[in-house]
Amino acid sequence: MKYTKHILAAVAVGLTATATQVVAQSDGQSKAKAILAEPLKGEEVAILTHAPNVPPPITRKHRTKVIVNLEVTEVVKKMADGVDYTFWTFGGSVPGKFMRVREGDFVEFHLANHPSSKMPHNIDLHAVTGPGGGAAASFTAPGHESVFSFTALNPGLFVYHCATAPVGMHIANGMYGLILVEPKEGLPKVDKEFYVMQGDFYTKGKYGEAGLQPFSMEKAIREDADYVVFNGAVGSLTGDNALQATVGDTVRLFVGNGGPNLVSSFHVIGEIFDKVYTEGGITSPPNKNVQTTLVPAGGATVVEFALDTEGTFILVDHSIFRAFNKGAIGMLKATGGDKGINLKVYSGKTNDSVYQPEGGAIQSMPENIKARPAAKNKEERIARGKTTYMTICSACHQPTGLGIPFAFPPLAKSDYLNADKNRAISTVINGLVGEVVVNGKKFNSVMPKLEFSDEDVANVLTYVYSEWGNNGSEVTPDEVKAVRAKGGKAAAGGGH
Ligand code: HEC
Ligand SMILES: [Cu+2]
Repeated sequence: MKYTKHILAAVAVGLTATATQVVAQSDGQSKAKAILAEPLKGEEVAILTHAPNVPPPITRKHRTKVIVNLEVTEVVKKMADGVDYTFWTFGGSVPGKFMRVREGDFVEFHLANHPSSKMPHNIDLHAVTGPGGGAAASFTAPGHESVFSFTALNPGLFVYHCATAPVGMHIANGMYGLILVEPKEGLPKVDKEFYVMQGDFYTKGKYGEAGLQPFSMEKAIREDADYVVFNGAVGSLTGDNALQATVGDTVRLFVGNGGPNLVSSFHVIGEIFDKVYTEGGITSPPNKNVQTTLVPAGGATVVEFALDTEGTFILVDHSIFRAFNKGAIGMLKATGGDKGINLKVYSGKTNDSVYQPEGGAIQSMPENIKARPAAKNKEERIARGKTTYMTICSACHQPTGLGIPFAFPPLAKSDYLNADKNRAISTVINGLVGEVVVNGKKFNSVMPKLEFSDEDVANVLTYVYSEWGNNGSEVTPDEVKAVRAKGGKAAAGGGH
């Protein structure tokens, strides 16, 4: 709306305006006029929430003055296991805190910039009708607080972000979030609401390279992202951090994309969106029965679906290498409650048989972790091994080490693993095919040959042995070398 108005003003000043443009202009003006004519009653301080939480729905039936207090801080936080990053934040984490106001509310915005910040910051809210979305008015030096006000004229789900130069860098460091302007009549009731926001990150080191990683302006300009993540870090919505719901729930996701560069092909594996409010336009009729929806950089969408059966549903950017290799994965766990698994909706696996056409079943997976200097001690070995495990092995054996029944054997308390160190080394460097029995359960599948350095194999196995009740053995690069020297055929499982 704000752009339309500027363009129309220019048209009015310049040439003659067409009939439809005149109508659009007067519609916009009369809408603002009607909203401002309603009395402003009372005053309240906005409840702001960290992702994935959303403030409660607004039940108020009138406009009010809403005070928003938001503090900018520059903080070092985890980007991935073993990888830290200096995030610039609205409210202490990425994405920034979620704000929820009602159409017509008069928002008095207080932006504070913590004295420990090194940079000035500001805020451009896409929900604001006014120059820069509030950017110039909110420009705030470290240790200062700025105040400006606006009336939320348009309902919808809007991105906000820092717009201090260099704008791209402030956004790339995590300075974005969502503000929901509820329509007067409110939103339809749902059981669960969550806040998910994607962002792309650019680091000096490659994906997974350990340590405090500085921002890479060069990669950001090339749009060559190392990390593409939901809610500010790899794993912020997986495992114990998964979104939780119950079978029978209706779920609404407020999905934003901070960018700075990439457009998200947002998809939930195993679900179909019953409704999508494209581009956050919550007062337009929704698209129905949608698989994947685009969320532009600096844009948002609202999706809704009902949970009809139990299971873990995986949130991804369906530009799929981002999901499996750059971190854009989240989880929504639906548990049974009193309704449980609905086998008519989804049966689960009912049969598994071996299918092995001629030709080698063993394939190689390329190494994607850069070789690092040798670990100095067991502790360092474990720390580095963990990064390798979480980026490579966990895709199959799971972050918990528990594997997946019928498909991937457990490494947690694995009798197969703990019985024979050299056999475990061989499994990683040569792959494994044929039947194996792990903790009394048969597996007959294929583990790919992994092309790692001796050092990386030693580290990842030392990590695996140190976790989940395993026997704590250390594996050294020399031991790996010795097994490699014996020659490399895929170990036959030979399930004893
Ligand atoms: C693409 C999936 C996949 C990846 C990635 C993978 N594995 Fe496996 N792994 C398997 C499968 C499947 C088996 C069982 C093979 C069989 O049935 O013969 C297995 C078996 C094993 C075993 C022996 C059985 C047990 O449970 O103790 C070990 C040890 C093991 N993997 C370690 C690792 C480590 C360490 C990594 C990472 C460096 C890794 N795997 C990566 C699929 C994978
Ligand atoms: Cu900033």
